[in-house]
Amino acid sequence: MIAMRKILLIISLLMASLAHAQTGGRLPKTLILDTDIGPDYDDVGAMAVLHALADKGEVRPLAVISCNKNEYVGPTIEILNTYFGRPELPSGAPKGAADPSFGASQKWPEMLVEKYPHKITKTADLPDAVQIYRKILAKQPDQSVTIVTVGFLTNLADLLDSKPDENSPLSGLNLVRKKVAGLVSMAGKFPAGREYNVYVDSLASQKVFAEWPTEIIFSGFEIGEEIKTGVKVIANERLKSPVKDVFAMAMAKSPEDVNGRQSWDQTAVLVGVRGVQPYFGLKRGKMIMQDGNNTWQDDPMGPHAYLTPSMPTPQLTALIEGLMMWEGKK
Ligand SMILES: [Ca+2]
Repeated sequence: MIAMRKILLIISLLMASLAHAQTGGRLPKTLILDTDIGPDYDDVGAMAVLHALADKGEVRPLAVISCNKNEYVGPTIEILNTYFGRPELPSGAPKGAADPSFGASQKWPEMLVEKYPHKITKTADLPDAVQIYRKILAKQPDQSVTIVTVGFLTNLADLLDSKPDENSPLSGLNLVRKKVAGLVSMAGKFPAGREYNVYVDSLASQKVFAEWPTEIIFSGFEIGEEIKTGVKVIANERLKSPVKDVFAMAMAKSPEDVNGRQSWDQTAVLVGVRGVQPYFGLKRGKMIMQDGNNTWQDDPMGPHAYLTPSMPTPQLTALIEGLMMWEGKK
């Protein structure tokens, strides 16, 4: 009997410490999201997942930054941040003349801008993304910030190249080395292929994948491809949200998405916040790039890893789609 009580006590202590670990037991991890939100609408789902997990106390977003110069991106980010109760989140955008600029073929950002209040009228009004990165990173504890990219690597390449300034006496490379805990990137196809986020700004991708001084975890094309979300979001009658509005409009205009849109970007945010397990496995090695294509070299000591399937797809789909229906803490 006493032995049984002891076992029960140990179990309850273990469960308490697990709960403690899940909520951090300390401050939640901090995260910067870098998105091209526009050409595809899984970014909208990814922002919903980020805000849902933030409301649950699992992460503190530091910024949502654009890697896309298209003029609807700035307002779109602000509209989503505002809907989820974080209008003050810093943002930024790339400033290079040749940096990527891509809009949405289904014109859903135009719909958002028409329907929802916002102050930023165009992406060009946002400050320089590299300055925002430097300003934020300089103020954070060492090796504490997770960066998640769900678009082009444009800003991160520029960040690595950045010089000491009023924010920090460190070069971009050393600032990242000092402050960043890790990078999760929806990019590439594994073990080899050609993927949009990589080839659009292939010079930036090549630089980041070769020089980035922390671990990079890739969520490859093949991971999000299997996870189709949106049908339940748009069928949810109680839900009124810009996320639902976007999926309703974009899915209606995309016959190939009749069973839901692939959830590439949501997987990167999920892993950035909660870690790899129990959702995925990891294959460690090194990503090799050439002409916008990637291949892979297995290496147990390599600086990169790509996600492999683990949790059954229906379970993972339900989890991600549930987070996408988060209504915010109103
Ligand atoms: Ca994206």
